[in-house]
Amino acid sequence: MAAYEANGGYNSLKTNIGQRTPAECLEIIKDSNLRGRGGAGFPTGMKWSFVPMDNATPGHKYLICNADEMEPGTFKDRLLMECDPHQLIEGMILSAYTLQADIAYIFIRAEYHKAIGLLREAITACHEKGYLGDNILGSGFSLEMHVHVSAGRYICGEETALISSLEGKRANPRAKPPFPQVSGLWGRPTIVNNVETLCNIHHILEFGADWFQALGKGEDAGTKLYGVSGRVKNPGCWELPIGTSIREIIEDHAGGMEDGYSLRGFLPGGGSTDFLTPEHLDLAMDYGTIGKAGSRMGTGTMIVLDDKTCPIGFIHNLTSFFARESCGFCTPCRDGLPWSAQVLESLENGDGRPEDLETLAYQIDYIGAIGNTHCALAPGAMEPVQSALKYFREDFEAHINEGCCPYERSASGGAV
Ligand code: L3W
Repeated sequence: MAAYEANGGYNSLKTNIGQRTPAECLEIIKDSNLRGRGGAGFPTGMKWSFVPMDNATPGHKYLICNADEMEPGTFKDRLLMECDPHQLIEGMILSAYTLQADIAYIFIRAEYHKAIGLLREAITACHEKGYLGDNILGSGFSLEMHVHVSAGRYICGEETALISSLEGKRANPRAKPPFPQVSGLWGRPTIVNNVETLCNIHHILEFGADWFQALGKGEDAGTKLYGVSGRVKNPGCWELPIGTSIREIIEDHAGGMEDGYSLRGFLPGGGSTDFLTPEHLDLAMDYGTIGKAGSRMGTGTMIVLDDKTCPIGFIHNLTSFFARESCGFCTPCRDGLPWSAQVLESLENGDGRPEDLETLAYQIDYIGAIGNTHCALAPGAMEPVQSALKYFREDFEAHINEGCCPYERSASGGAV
């Protein structure tokens, strides 16, 4: 707390709560063009404006921080919570004030022991300072904040599954609409936002929408935490202007490929996005540009595929993860993903047949189509598979024709 305050922490709380009206705060967030940093990029101000503010039906309103970070290759929210827990809490208090939510939850991944402890300590320190609890800083606004530790399923990162889990039910997603903004936790208006999104709120309210917009390099506003994992010299995570080029992120910040390896492709934003390839290196990492290139910026944390790693093994690993994490509610996801994983396993091992590629194409069309499944898990899971077939088709054919994994053979000097 002392270090955070010495660096200007909680200034934004003091200058906004009770000083600006919630409606004024909402206008600033809308004007800032902040987009959700959890993966979908939905405009935050627009999402918040769907929450009924007339208080016609008395009862609670909820703010939930989605800290259930489980997307493969994604570790940005952990760093935010471990390195600066008060930044998240200040952002949440001002978000709750704007929404007039009186109860807030941080729904956090169980493995994040260090962050859980730090957040709980930070909440206690906030109560001692009068930043949380009844009548915060004499403003008349009161807020309870709780840390809720997830039971450990990827699907709890989907906002309606998270809400089901928080209610003590099985973590199945719910049909939308109604969206949680209108009917969420226990049927009450609820906003669910990612950790990184909420960490921006008090900075925007302190320095203004124009300041935030000017931080971005292209069409999007603000900064973004970008990450790189895989065979690069310096894997890590960096806060950069949103719209920084992929080349700058991989070559300058991640140090480029390890010696002896070259870049084959990369998933731009976690395990549920489509591959891009070296021809896309000069694109800006923003929502629109990556979308037009045929993928999604997702969480902004890239997974790099090098030229000595089997792309089929790579996507088999991801598909197995998504198959295991299916909630089991709908048939295409529950039965389709294990089937895809099985086909990929047999292809990887050299037991594949030419018709397996047709089976995969059928699965991509059927399981990968939004609308055929209850939520976005299975369509997201099929994104790396469909783009691997597009960009690395010769690898699939080589596995079938040679009856083995060519990458294993070259690693073992010819013998498999
Ligand atoms: C009102 C509408 N609200 C959308 C709201 C909605 C939600 C937000 C985004 O998945 C993605 C997924 C993963 N009226 C609305 C509306 N909203 N339309 O906007 O909604 P949506 O459905 O586009 O996405 P989502 O279900 O939130 C997020 C991808 O991110 N991802 C995974 C990330 C995983 C983590 C993690 O591990 N914690 O972040 C990575 O790419 O595949 O496509 O609030 O209510 N008409």
